[in-house]
Amino acid sequence: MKRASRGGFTLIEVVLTAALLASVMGAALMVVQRGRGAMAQSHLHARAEARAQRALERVVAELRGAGIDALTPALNPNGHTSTSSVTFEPIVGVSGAAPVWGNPVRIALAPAPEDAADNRDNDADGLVDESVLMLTRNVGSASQASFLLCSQVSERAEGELPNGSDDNGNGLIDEAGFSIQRIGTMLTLRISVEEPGEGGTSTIASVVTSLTLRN
Ligand SMILES: [Ca+2]
Ligand SMILES: [Ca+2]
Ligand SMILES: [Ca+2]
Ligand SMILES: [Ca+2]
Repeated sequence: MKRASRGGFTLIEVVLTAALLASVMGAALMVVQRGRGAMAQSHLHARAEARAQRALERVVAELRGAGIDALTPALNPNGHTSTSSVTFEPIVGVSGAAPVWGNPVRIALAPAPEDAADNRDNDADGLVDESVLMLTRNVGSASQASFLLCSQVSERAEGELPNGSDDNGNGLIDEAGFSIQRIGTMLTLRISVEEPGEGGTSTIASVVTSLTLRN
């Protein structure tokens, strides 16, 4: 009797091959998805960083020319504290040898108007209790007007929790998402900006710059 020749595959071989193929394809898909996720994340980070950079450039341009001792609140020159709101009179010209001061300007971090500090994302932008950085001109006069310098600023600096200690190791305790620190006549400005991503995730980028003011 002739034995039937073995053409084709047994059922077990087919099942095993299919399972192997599925697991290889699954792994490949995961790699692709991870790659996409990382790309999206780095895109969001770059966007947040660009916005943070622009905001600090605006702040530096406004502060340049202000006197270090004419800032309100007065900042301790020892660098141990910071403020997230500062008011000052900008220099607008020179008369003889004397500077001419303009109307007061204020730069301040404030809660986003539509997102009160209640641990909930009231305005559904994907960020919880985010802040906004505002510029106000002619402070205290009838022509006072505010402008948005940067939206979606973190309530606290990147890596900082409201716990009475310096979690991110920059020498400041519980500093806000925008902060001004003074060391001598130098101001160090820091900002942390967030970009909401998919599925309730967000990316944060921080930028630091400094400028020296005259006495
Ligand atoms: Ca809220
Ligand atoms: Ca929000
Ligand atoms: Ca800190
Ligand atoms: Ca802290």
